[in-house]
Amino acid sequence: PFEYAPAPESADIANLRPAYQMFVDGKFVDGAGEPMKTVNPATEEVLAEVTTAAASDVDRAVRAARRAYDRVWGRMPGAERAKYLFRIARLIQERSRELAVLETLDNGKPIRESRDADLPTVAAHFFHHAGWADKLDYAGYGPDPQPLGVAAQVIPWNFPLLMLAWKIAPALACGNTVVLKPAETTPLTALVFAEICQQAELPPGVVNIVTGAGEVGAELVAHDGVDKVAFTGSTDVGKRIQRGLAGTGRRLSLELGGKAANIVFDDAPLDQAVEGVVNGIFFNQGHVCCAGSRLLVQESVAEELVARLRDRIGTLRIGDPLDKNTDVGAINSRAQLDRITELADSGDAEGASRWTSPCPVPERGYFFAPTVFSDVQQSMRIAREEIFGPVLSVLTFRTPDEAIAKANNTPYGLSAGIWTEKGSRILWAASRVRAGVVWANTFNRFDPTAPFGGYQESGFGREGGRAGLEAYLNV
Ligand code: TXE
Repeated sequence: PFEYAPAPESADIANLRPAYQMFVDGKFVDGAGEPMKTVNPATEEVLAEVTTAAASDVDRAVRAARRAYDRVWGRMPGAERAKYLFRIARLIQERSRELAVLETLDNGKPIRESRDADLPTVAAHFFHHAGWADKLDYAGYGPDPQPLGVAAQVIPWNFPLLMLAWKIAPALACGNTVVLKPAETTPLTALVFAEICQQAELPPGVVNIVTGAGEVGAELVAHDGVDKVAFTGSTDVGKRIQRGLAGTGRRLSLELGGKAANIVFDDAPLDQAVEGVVNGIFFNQGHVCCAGSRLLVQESVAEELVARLRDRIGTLRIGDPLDKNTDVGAINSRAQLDRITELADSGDAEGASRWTSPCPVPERGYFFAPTVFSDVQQSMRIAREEIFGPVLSVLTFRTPDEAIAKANNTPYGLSAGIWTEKGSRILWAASRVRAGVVWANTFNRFDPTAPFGGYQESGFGREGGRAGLEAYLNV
């Protein structure tokens, strides 16, 4: 089943340059930090050198954002802001092939996903929020809801450009200015986005992109000139940021980890459920905060479902992310590969049964074959901790009440999936699962009109939909 004609997208489309600068006050500049290198995780080759910010650069960026807020953006009529956002959205569409290839090179995700999922959703997010900019009076908060001011935004590496869109589009639509730090392993598309801001003639300082590792993020979120902090990343860092902001009165929204239950009842359409479970955990190599990493399946159909799952997973192609046939690309970094390996090994040690896809895995690059653990107990680490990789843990249940109890047996609460033919059961389960997003007979669907965000240790605040505006407005 693994013989096929490779169809690689040309890496040249990414217009890769040897060095990238950061974007402050409308200009590309070098930071005073040590330059860093960004690596193609599929080949382990250096893609480019990227400048990094020192504290003085972060300060400069926050001041630029403040000036732009006070003098221009915070006073601009919504209809004017909308024009810039529409322009940015169209430029993203025009440059989407370049951005998709660059994202795949820097992140390791299959080109099919960056081309067909990430980029269209990024553009859709800007279009959606462009539409809000002159309609905030109608958002239900009364006339003239005000922006917060300067937003500090720190994002992760799993959906680099999409997380940027989720942060920047609503902030700008509501009249805020931003300083955003992309993840250190995936800075490139954010810097091309900065070019797009220039192309769109966005006033200087409205969007600033500072680059570097966690210390730069820490510097940014702690800066006195910031009114609002928005963070997507690990639960540990999110909690640290929350502690740091305690007592400052500054606004915060957090989108953190997850351990979603994908619940398959015995009346579910199994073929459809198999596709949904596979997409739920192997989309983007499982580097997804809302990944369906715990399959909860009703006992009477468990054996059949797991057998069908293995057959289907066995057909997934693992390899060159630029190949349009590839289903599962590279793990984003050596560190993440080590984390996944360590957690999967704990599954063996704690007595779960491991099954690994027979698909050959490239020797070079960071790859991890799709893996399914059966005989999983709720107490095991693979059932409790976020693996953030292509590893599925299978648990079973006998009654619907037991399914809900197991689904909710987690400190997280970002998402869940329900598979059943019964509409009444969908509504029953959705109202009992404690998660910000519940999908029924589908999974990993994202739309800018739908609020996304967590309960409990998955964080608070919403991105998308009307609820997402509240994160950037004084209502
Ligand atoms: O995350 P970090 P890492 C989870 C996932 C993964 C684990 C570790 O389980 O295995 O976290 O990933 C910046 N102040 N998620 O180490 O460190 C950092 O530079 C301010 C789930 O990559 O949280 C990067 O830009 N910022 C998650 C961003 O935070 C800091 C997505 C995320 O990195 C900082 C990513 C600090 N003290 C990981 N330290 C999701 N919710 O989707 C680091 N950063």
